[in-house]
Amino acid sequence: MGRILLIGGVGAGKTSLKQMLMNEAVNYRKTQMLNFSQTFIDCPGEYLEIPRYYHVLIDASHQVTEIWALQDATKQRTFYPPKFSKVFNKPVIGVITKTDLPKSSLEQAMSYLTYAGIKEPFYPISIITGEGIEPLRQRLEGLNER
Ligand SMILES: Nc1nc2c(ncn2[C@@H]2O[C@H](COP(=O)(O)OP(=O)(O)OP(=O)(O)O)[C@@H](O)[C@H]2O)c(=O)[nH]1
Ligand SMILES: [Mg+2]
Repeated sequence: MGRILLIGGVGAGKTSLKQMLMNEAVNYRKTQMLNFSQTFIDCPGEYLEIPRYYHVLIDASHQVTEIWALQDATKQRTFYPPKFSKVFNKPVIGVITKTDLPKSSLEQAMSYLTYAGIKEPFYPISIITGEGIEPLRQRLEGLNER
């Protein structure tokens, strides 16, 4: 059974993506603590934004098959330090969220993920239009078949 660690800044869309892929109702509630399910480990965005919590992400990564690093396409800043993905001893894939919003920039988000040491292909998604959800669903199923 594959399991995924979701990382990204506050409000990046980690919980929404998880709810969508688990076929749960997507409703907003700030994540307050590490949340374990069979398929996902979801965490508060603060664990990426505040460096003294990095160790929590690194510990959690030992319990997953791969890490999905989210970048909000509407954000003019990144919380990923250079080459951050290299601290994990697991594959890290880049997911670009909120592509439906007018002020989103795919290029900007791609450059932030690249800066974090993550390789293409990236996965652009919108939980509003459903764009990009299917490829991630397939990726998840692929992990579960391993
Ligand atoms: N327009 C749009 N809004 C989105 C999308 N994904 C998430 N949101 C909204 O962004 C807000 C934050 O989403 P969450 O999924 O709670 O973000 P999170 O990364 O879990 O945030 P924390 O738990 O605080 O770390 C919510 O109001 C979501 O509805 C998207 O693809 N498009
Ligand atoms: Mg959350």
